[in-house]
Amino acid sequence: PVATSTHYDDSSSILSLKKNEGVNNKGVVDVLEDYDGKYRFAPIEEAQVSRAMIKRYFNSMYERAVSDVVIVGAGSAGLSCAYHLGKARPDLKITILEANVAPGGGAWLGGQLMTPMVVRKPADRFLTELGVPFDDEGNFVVVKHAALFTSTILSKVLMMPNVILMNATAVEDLIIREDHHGQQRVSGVVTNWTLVALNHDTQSCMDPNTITAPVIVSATGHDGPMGAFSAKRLVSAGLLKELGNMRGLDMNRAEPAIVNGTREVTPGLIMTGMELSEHDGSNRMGPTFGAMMASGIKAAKEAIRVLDT
Ligand code: AHZ
Repeated sequence: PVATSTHYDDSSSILSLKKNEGVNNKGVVDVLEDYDGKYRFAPIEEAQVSRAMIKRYFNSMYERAVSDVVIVGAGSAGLSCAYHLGKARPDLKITILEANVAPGGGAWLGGQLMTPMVVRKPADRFLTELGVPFDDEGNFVVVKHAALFTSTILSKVLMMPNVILMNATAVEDLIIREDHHGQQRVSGVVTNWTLVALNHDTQSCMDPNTITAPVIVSATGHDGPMGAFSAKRLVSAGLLKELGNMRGLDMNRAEPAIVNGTREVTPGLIMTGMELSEHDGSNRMGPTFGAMMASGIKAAKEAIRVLDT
């Protein structure tokens, strides 16, 4: 059975707000923006606030249970992918899932706990497209604070009507099934609120949700408490023989390897950003972010290619 109604009634009679309360005799809501002691808000019921949030949140979950592209991880690579894809294909339902409370991954800091963000050319073109200013140092550019990049790209991605971000939501598993050629294909993700996902061994039976999509982009970063999620799951599912394991820091080798290696690593699953270093055994680049941006853009192009074939 499927739900047949998505009608929400905010003005329900169980709310005790009297009809004309807060409305003046001209029928106008009686508010005042006065900073000399007379500031007055439009009245509200607590239940209206709850319902305003709940209906939107669960409507998104309901609608996005089937998405066109799911991006796992809202770090610099995942957000760059979402921006390029959302702009190129406004017809696609793009759903970003981020395990952390705050989206942005490691890109709130430029690296090494210092806030300026270094980006090697030609990835500075992406900063120009976003409208993020920088100092030009010749072969590379520097954004004065990494949060300027992260907040700008986040705001642009969230403004896109076709993009939904669900944070505090972890991907716990992949949906993997045979396609009509008998080939194993990643066809969706298994999700849960992160606080639930972290407590499966302290509570019994807290069932997850699923989102199906023809393309999953995994951007979960290198190994960490939650990182390299899909790369590790591909190994335990028998779709990847072993993890390549991220190699030591070498900026000149690492950045092109990540960008040029961004691809559909297994049918239905595109990998981007530093998760690829664990999958492929490539070097890390440390605090320089051009490869994350370019890899995210390449992942978006790959997603379009997979959807169009
Ligand atoms: O919370 C994670 C982070 O925000 C999220 N994530 C991880 N596992 C998840 C899961 N479900 C949902 N199972 C999950 N979300 O993925 C995001 C990854 O962001 P990141 O900034 O760690 O990765 P990135 O590849 O976008 O950027 C890497 C930045 C680095 S690391 C590095 C080095 O160590 O040398 N250098 C650079 C530039």
